[in-house]
Amino acid sequence: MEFNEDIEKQFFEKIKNIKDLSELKKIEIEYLGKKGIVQELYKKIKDLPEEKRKEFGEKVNNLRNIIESSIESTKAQLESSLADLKLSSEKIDVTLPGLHFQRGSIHVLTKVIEEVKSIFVSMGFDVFSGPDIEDDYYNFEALNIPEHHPARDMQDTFYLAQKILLRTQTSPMQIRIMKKLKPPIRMIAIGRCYRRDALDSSHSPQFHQVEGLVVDKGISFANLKATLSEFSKKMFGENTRIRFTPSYFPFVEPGSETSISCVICGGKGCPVCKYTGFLEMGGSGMVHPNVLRNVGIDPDEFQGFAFGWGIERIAMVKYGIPDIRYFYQNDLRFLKQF
Ligand code: 2NL
Repeated sequence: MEFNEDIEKQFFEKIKNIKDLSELKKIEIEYLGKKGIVQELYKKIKDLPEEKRKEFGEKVNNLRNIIESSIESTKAQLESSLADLKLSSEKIDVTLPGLHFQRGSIHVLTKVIEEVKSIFVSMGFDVFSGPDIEDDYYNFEALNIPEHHPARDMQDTFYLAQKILLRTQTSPMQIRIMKKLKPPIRMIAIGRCYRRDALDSSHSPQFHQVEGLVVDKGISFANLKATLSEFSKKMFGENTRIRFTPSYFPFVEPGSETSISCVICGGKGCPVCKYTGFLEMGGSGMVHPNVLRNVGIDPDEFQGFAFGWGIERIAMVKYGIPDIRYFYQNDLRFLKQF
């Protein structure tokens, strides 16, 4: 009978040092398996004398119960400590600071374009955009610049095929609109333009332009002045004044270079305006009668004014940017400032 107690003692020795479920499984098989120690004991019963069988059987039953419940409880303990371990290793600290994502910003030219649009929309203008690739008719012919006109030299551009080119101004869009809609027309066209210019601090072969066009009965130069004056006050400040100096563009008559009073000195003269008191922004004038005729509008019935200003130029003056090349270099130190 002693070996029975030894078995129990041995079992408890083994199970005491158990570390994981697979070790426990091995012990379970060793003791409770079909060929395990407990089964071997049951087999012994038949070899015992009649009067001892009952007592021996009860002891084996007892041993089996003890082993079974001990394995059961050890298993439960191991499982819960494993779950604890998993929980503590996988837990998420929701109070930790989050990951920092780098945020982009709106490009300064986009910002200026949006501002220009919103000022003109507030003045009742419609906004249009059109294709960068144009044909010779819309870019030159319709604008009163025939094939061998010297003005073509100033507006040389990039050709994709004969008479297919990158537009030199946004006016082709205005030609399309004038052909399609009846006056009154009050519109701006904004977009990329291209010219065969060498890149330097104030020229770029690719730039952006805003062009305005108003066509109605009785439109005069006074309306042009009032419009650009109002726009400039909103864009550069209430004290800004406008200056027109006579100039020539084939699509306007009369035509002018158009400047604003210097944003730095207010017109007194300083290094920024090269002591002229003014900053040139682009050109403007009264729409040439030939252009109106080309789009089927009778110049005796309707008049129009138009202007073309550079977006880069507006941005440079407004934000004090000294070099046009900064806009296209994608240097984050520049871009992040706006
Ligand atoms: C420049 C000068 C100018 C216009 C653009 C225009 C458009 C039509 C008819 C008449 Cl459809 N004129 N636009 C007028 C005067 C000057 O731009 O070189 N700006 C950067």
